[in-house]
Amino acid sequence: MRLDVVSIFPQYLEPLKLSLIGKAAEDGLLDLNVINLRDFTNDKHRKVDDTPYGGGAGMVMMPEPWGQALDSVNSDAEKRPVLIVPSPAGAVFNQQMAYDLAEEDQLVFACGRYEGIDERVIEYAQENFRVIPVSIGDYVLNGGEVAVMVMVEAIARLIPGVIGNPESLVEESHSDVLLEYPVYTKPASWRGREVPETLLGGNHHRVARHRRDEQIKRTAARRPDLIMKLDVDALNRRDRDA
Ligand code: 6GU
Repeated sequence: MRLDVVSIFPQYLEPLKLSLIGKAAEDGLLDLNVINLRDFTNDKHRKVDDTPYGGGAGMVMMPEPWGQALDSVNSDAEKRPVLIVPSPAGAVFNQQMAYDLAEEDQLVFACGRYEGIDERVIEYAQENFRVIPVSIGDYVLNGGEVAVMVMVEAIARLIPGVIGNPESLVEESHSDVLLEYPVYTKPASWRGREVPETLLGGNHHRVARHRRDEQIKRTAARRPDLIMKLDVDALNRRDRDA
């Protein structure tokens, strides 16, 4: 998968070169490019923002550097690659979006700063990209860079080969609607706290049932909104198969 991230703070994206994502780039599974928006300015101050028409606080990102930057990263205008525009005004990112985006050949991320990007850039971009404004939650960040790191990590780990053990993708929180069960390791007794007895015995059916009970308790306590979405038939089927 090709990933292009356009930002005025390319150093912000450096952590993407570490860990699993960096390894995937080294292994050729990911082609990660971080592009400095200022490379597409033509003045000596490398200016990317200006005051808003109509007045108001803050600055707006100018259209021309964005137009040139987006033209330069489009690998195939015919196919209209996905252009993700991080914004608190976007649709909220979730695991299903991560699965869908992990299937794409190219993802472009346009990191805005200040009060946002001139709206005509978004309109123009629709001609050559499938534009998706995306938020990572209901709070405000200073810019899209940190949100892009969140999204790239969630998406890249779903690409075959990026994660060593694909089994670990199956049981995670949010791949079904229940949160993950609590986990324990040695020692069986630690500072007066015991590992649940069921997990110490070797009865796989009892272990599976115990973990499922813990998932339901935890989900009800922490995310009652998810309980409403439970597919009871699917859970029963999985319990029978366990
Ligand atoms: Cl994607 N960008 C910004 N600037 N703020 C956010 C966000 C994104 N998601 C939540 N808050």
